[in-house]
Amino acid sequence: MGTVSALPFAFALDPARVGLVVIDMQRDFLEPGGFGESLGNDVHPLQAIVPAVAKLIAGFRAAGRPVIHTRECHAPDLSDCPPAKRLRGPEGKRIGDPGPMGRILVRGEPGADIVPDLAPLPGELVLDKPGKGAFHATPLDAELERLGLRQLVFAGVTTEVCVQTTMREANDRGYECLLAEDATESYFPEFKAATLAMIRAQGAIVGWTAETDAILEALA
Ligand code: TIU
Repeated sequence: MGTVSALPFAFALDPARVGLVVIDMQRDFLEPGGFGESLGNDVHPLQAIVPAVAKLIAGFRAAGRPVIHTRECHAPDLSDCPPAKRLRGPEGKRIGDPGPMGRILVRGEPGADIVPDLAPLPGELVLDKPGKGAFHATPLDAELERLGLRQLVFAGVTTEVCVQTTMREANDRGYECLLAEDATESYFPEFKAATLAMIRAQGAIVGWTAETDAILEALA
């Protein structure tokens, strides 16, 4: 076991049972012209975490531990996108509408791709998810079971939407969850801070948070 210097207290990392889940590091969230910008957000703060996410991915690969990537995107006929989701954002810039990187948040379009610096390796699990949480309507739980994972380190965007939702889903399913503080970001700095605080409140009610370097030291 390795010990990660974490909050609200040390995280006992099991190098044989831990995996990395990288949430939605897609062009649609990080680059101008995608879904994130269409919602009125400045995408640049999200681009700034790419080096930290890359470092985390490299560390897990070097340790021989699984790296799982998710992409938030929908079927071309939008049959998996309910009106409650489709009708968010300004008309003409909603999920399924045409944009500079193809149809917004649609599977197979350039905007739905993971940014080139974080491209998955052949053999790594890449899960397309129609929800904010990565367990909803995906085989993620079965895949984690198949890989023998009980502990999940999380990175990606956005902290309070898809990352937090997925951590809560994972926590309810019995996984121990650790969020890499410098490898996640929000369009709203105050939402990121609040999310980190609420995850680790009440004795790690949802999970732990730690810096990337602390996680990789314990893994090495
Ligand atoms: N991946 C993810 O977080 N999806 C979002 O829609 N996030 C927003 O913050 N909008």
